[in-house]
Amino acid sequence: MVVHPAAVPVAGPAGDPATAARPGRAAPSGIAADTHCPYCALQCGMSLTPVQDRGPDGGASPRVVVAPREFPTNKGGLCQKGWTSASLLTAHDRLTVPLVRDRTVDAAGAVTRGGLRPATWDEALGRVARGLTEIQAASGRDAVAVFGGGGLTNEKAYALGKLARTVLRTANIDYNGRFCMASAAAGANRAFGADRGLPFPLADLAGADAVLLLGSNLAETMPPSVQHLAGVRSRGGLVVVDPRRSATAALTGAGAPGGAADAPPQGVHLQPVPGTDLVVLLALLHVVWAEGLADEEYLAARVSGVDDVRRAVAAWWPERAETVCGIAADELRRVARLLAAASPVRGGRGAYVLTGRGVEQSTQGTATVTAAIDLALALGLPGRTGSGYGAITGQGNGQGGREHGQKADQLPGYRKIDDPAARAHVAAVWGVDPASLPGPGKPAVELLRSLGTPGGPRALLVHGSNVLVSAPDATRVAERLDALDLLVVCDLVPSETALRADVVLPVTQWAEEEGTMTSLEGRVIRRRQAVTPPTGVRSELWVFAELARRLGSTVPFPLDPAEVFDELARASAGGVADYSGLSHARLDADEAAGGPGLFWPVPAVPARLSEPDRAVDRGASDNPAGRGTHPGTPRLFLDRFHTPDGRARMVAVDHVGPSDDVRPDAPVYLVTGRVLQHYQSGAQTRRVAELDRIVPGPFVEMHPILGFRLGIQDGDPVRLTSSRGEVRAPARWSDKIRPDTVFMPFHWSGAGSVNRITTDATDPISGMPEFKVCAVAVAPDPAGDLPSDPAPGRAPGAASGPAPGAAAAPTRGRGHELSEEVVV
Ligand SMILES: Nc1nc2c(c(=O)[nH]1)N[C@H]1C(S)=C(S)[C@@H](COP(=O)(O)OP(=O)(O)OC[C@H]3O[C@@H](n4cnc5c(=O)[nH]c(N)nc54)[C@H](O)[C@@H]3O)O[C@H]1N2
Ligand SMILES: Nc1nc2c(c(=O)[nH]1)N[C@H]1C(S)=C(S)[C@@H](COP(=O)(O)OP(=O)(O)OC[C@H]3O[C@@H](n4cnc5c(=O)[nH]c(N)nc54)[C@H](O)[C@@H]3O)O[C@H]1N2
Ligand code: SF4
Ligand SMILES: [Mo]
Repeated sequence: MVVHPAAVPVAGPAGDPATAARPGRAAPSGIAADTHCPYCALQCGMSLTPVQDRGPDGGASPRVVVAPREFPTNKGGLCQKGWTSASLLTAHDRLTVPLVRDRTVDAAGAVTRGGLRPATWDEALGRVARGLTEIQAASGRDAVAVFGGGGLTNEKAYALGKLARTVLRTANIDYNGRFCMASAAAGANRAFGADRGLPFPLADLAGADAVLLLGSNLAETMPPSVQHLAGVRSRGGLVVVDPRRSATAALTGAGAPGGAADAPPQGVHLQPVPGTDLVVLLALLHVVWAEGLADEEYLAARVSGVDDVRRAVAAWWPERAETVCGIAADELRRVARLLAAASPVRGGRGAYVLTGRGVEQSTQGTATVTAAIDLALALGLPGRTGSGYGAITGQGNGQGGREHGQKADQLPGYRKIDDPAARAHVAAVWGVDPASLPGPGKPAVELLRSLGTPGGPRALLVHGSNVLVSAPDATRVAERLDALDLLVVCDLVPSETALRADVVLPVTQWAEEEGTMTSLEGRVIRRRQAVTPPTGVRSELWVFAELARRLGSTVPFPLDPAEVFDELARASAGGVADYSGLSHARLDADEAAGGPGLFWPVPAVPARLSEPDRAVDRGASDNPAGRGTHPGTPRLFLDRFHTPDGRARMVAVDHVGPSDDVRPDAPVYLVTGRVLQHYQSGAQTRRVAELDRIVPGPFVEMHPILGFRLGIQDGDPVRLTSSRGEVRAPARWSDKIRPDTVFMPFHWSGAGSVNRITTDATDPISGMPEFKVCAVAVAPDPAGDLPSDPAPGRAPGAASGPAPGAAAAPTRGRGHELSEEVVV
């Protein structure tokens, strides 16, 4: 593997502005660059300062110093991942040259794959362009598929979608946001006519009397955000729903960090049976109506579909709900009253209902989000300052990544790809015939399942995802990747997926590039370059332009991120996520004037007072950019929702349960999620020594009661078996989890890679997979020795077989909706 000792500062290749040295505050010469963390959607503000340490021998070794920076989401805080993020710049195995794998075909037609070997950019891109051309000539345009990521900047996500639609002209593009936000988006789009994770600034939470957090462990997944819960905790109003007493659930109790043992509770922790949140919500709705706690005036004025929902929840009285979700009926009543008391109609300061992956990554994720929104609407919360519903978006650019065209069914500006007006607008910006744009493609899980199947894609380009570790039923994903004729992965490091590729292209990362990100609140912010990338590394924008050129396209692909942003802004004009009033220059000027980014929509034309939010009207006087420019839209829906009639839509939903439910041969629930120190597939954080030291590998969190029953002590090797396969990891005893449930984080590859046993069943509306809940058998590991991760990559010619014990195809998602509408 190519070893790059230090990533700073070396000159970038000529002709690639994204990798060339930049002047001003973002220069590699030791001037701090004000930017944001590379990881999650909180996008904590940080400053990066490149410094040269002098060694005892007088030699200089470059290093980047991270300092937290005041920004509204993190209020000057950073988590451990943020503090240690500069290590990513000097990862020992940073990719710095393209890698190519040779294939030979013998007389009988059998294909043998060699190992990955270094190649020039010319050879690598030539191989990609030739392969794509041949595959499309033989099997059609859709035979090339693209898989993007929610960590890409807005500019890269936009250019990737444009490449797919104008150069490759394939319908088959989707991205890992499908694993992350699709159910929340489907629910919000259906109810409100628009999806912006939080339709209000995060800091608004501080003033509320109650916050209901469903399936979010933000104390570990966005630690600095806990500061915004101080107010609600001091008023006893934090309600956390999680089958584990997570770090976030612990914030509700007297034992919360920093709280005295006899301190009053700061809220309530509900610990339901995994996969039953929908029942919890239906029961809360039942109580709200049964006890006359709904905001009837608001419902009459702003909401449709109310009677259907009222009728449907009549069947979920708390005692019935208790038999399904395991939460005492009186506890459900207490929480419903607590939320109602906080609502504006009852004179409270305000209440929020927020969802996280714990409830969204489910075959009834869209239904559960819908019930959460129904509850918020019944209490009169959405579209009111100080109250509301929101989904806590996860990836660094999980919000912007879904707005600008890498989602299977969308064009830039959050436009529908099957809307003729949207196609015409975007095609005009791109200079192509609208009829040449493909239609909607397959959602991520379906796309991965179809790779290399008859009629399915034969080539895949991956930008910003490590699907071999993070996609559900990962053993099947490995088989599908191996069935491709061409797998191309752009990455910074040799991720597990990159090591399986035919061509690996080394690209710039975070502190080596300019661009924009959109935070979980819809705030558009600047990512700034602090260091020059290692020699040999190119920007993804350059890769897109080169591919377009080599594929004979005349569609322009600018290399300068500011120029790409200007084009994105034009393409988004008039769309739901309208960025047309923004530019890098405006964002820089706004920040210089003390403004911390602008919330979309920010249209270029300010004076359209018929616009839903009338933000112009309200905000123009204190708009730092002055009159005549749109000040952005911190709070959506204040006057009307984005539906055709301006009313929010309640939709009746019902509970079915997980697709892979417990049964005699798999009697324990497996839930999956995250630990503070690792990020996603771990491709980045496993390479940060400080983080790896603290949590070096996977574990199975289980209650001692379950351990005793099964003869498993703390630290013992454990085997989990599902109908997809098995994983092995040490037990970690904890009384914080239900005794009928085990928990595993998904940050590792190898024998302890939990996605080898998760189900790829998906939500029928959103296509989001059911990562959170499946059924497993738990047993002591008879071998007794825990295998360490095998070296990633594959031996020449080796194909990965199914995991031992793999059985029939997983169960598929079933219908849960009382409405037939499909919003994908
Ligand atoms: N440290 C760290 N931070 C991250 C990330 C990371 O990988 N590591 N990733 C970022 C991304 S992309 C995302 S999407 C977010 C995710 O952020 P979160 O949604 O907060 O994270 P998870 O740990 O996936 O899931 C949250 C909780 O859901 C619970 N859960 C499991 N099953 C159920 C259930 O049936 N019902 C309920 N109510 N809860 C359940 C789990 O016990 C877990 O505590 O984090 C972001 N921040
Ligand atoms: N069991 C289970 N599985 C899950 C989840 C769960 O809760 N449980 N959560 C799911 C969720 S919410 C998510 S978001 C996914 C995330 O999982 P992945 O999609 O695998 O996300 P990352 O690990 O962030 O992978 C990003 C890859 O892109 C690289 N990269 C970073 N920046 C760039 C860039 O600018 N360009 C390019 N080309 N590459 C870059 C990184 O080095 C890394 O290899 O995992 C999902 N998988
Ligand atoms: S909370 Fe998220 S954005 Fe903030 S420092 Fe941690 S990983 Fe980075
Ligand atoms: Mo995510």
